[in-house]
Amino acid sequence: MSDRTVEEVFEVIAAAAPEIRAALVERVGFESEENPSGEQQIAADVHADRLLEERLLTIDGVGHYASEERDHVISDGEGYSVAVDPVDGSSNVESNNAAGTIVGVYDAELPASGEHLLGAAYVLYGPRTTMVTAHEGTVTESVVENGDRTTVRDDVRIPEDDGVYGFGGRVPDWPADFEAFAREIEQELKLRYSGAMIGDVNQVLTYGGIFAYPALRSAPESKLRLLYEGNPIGYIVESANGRSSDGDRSILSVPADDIHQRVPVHVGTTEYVDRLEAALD
Ligand code: P6P
Repeated sequence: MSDRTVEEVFEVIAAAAPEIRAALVERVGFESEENPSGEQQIAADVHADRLLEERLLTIDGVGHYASEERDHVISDGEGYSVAVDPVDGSSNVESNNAAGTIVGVYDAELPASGEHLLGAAYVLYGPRTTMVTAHEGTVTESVVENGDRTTVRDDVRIPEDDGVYGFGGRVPDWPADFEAFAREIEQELKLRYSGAMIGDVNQVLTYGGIFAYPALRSAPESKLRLLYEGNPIGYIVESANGRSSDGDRSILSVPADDIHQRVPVHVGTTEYVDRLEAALD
């Protein structure tokens, strides 16, 4: 494996973005199958997953492919592991709202904690197709056109002032300590919640604030997946001088023992994540 491997993964994801975006338009029908997390798939999920598996495993330094859509890791030799959410927020496609693709590059076989991440990135299919990459402590935002990246923001740092908030789950399902925190935050920040984590996290990375999909009364492990969502997004936000937390500690420190393990996700400006941790009993 070379230092180039992470960049090669980013190049493959950028090159695939136009095809994945096109599939969001053309392949919106629901599949009969559910993914391993019990979520209904749309044809674009399956298409993007197969496309990314094929192309990422052709990279010399990549030996293992894991995806939210697959029930096991696919290996074809030695190398780093990539963990992918091919279409994050595919349920948003029906209502013509943003969706994204998320990738994490791990220097260990999966499942592995976020401390094994060498790089992470997401593509946001919004009015423009943009890509945010984090590698070696630097976060870069690019516009993706015809599969090529043009940098629009280098050395992205999460703003320290004000910002927006977005909290997933239903209010009656929030534990009392999280609800009390939410009541404080809603007095201070503007609500921005779209139902697609990448769109919501990109707002927080742009304006500051906090995104959370917290532990729920009905699901203490919450909803988002550690390998494909929590770790890559935590890595990106921490690389942008923000913080991530599962409620107690950095998401990147959470031990991983299952490839579809879920984790409560709280990411954003350090002040708000610190306050979140202090608010949870
Ligand atoms: P809810 C999309 O399905 C997703 O995995 C994340 O992108 C998003 O943050 C969350 O689930 C939305 O969940 O319960 O608001 O529909």
